[in-house]
Amino acid sequence: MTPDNVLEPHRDFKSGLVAIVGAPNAGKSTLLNRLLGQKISITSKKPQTTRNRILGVMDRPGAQLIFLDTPGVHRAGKPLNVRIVDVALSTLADADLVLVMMDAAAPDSDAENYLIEKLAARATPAVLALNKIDLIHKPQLLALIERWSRAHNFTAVVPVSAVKGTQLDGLVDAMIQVLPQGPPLFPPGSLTDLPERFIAGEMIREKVFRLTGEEVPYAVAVTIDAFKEEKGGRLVKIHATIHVERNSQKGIVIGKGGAKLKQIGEAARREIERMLGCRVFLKLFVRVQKNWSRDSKAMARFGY
Ligand SMILES: Nc1nc2c(ncn2[C@@H]2O[C@H](COP(=O)(O)OP(=O)(O)O)[C@@H](O)[C@H]2O)c(=O)[nH]1
Ligand SMILES: [Mg+2]
Repeated sequence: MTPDNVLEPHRDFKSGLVAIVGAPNAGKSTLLNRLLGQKISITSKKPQTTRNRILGVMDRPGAQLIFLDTPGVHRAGKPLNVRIVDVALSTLADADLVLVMMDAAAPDSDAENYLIEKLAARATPAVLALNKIDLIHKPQLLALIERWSRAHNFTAVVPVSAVKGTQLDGLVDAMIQVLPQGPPLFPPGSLTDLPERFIAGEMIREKVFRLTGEEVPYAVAVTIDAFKEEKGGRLVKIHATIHVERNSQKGIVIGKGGAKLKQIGEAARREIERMLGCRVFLKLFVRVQKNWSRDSKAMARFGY
């Protein structure tokens, strides 16, 4: 063995942490799910769907990419949002590579400039993905590529569509190029470090996001109170509570004669069944916890 080999025992393999950051709604979680071929991070049309840092592992020949999906970066006011933005920015410190995602169809200049400011302060390499190219025309795209290539020293700028799957291989190759040499950090096929019960709670929260109107989603947290396997693993029984901040929100989540809650429960159950690969019995409760999103103790209890 040459001294070289002793110093670099993994010259044939690359691995590292990739922080996916960007404005709310850029398509970060959609991209992660698409790359993994499985849903681990919830998505919706509404900003601030993702609240925690979500870890996803992708294996490629000769490389392992560990993605950290983050909440959207924006200048935050409310306590819950400040906490959420902190989560996103703190992942920059751990990352070997930053994947910046922008919505090419609806640029959010304020958030993007803020993010570039934060990036400029670090030496971490960054790749830019200009997402949603299925929605825009080429001249618009070229202008964006020009603008952002000048604003920051990106290692690569790759136009993609996370929903259609366009150019994702090119994006992954560009990221692997930049990753350091090193052994896989997770056993191959790990997918995520998140417990199934956490993802189940997120799936319920996603249905509330998607099935209720403007104000309710931001006031919602979900806890899993029981998660029990039965019938030798052929059935999982789940009890979950949807926490809201006000009585009026409780009324909206429950709906007329319980119709909305039923709809949320059925949609969530189907998705949890797909994830677990077995039948699921899901019982939902709705509880008012006054102003929890302004109360750091309550936020911590809900996992934020
Ligand atoms: N047309 C189109 N929509 C997309 C694309 N990627 C994501 N979206 C949509 O954009 C919205 C926000 O996506 P999400 O992944 O939750 O964004 P995040 O907040 O950055 O995690 C969702 O409604 C997605 O379906 C894309 O490539 N094309
Ligand atoms: Mg997200």
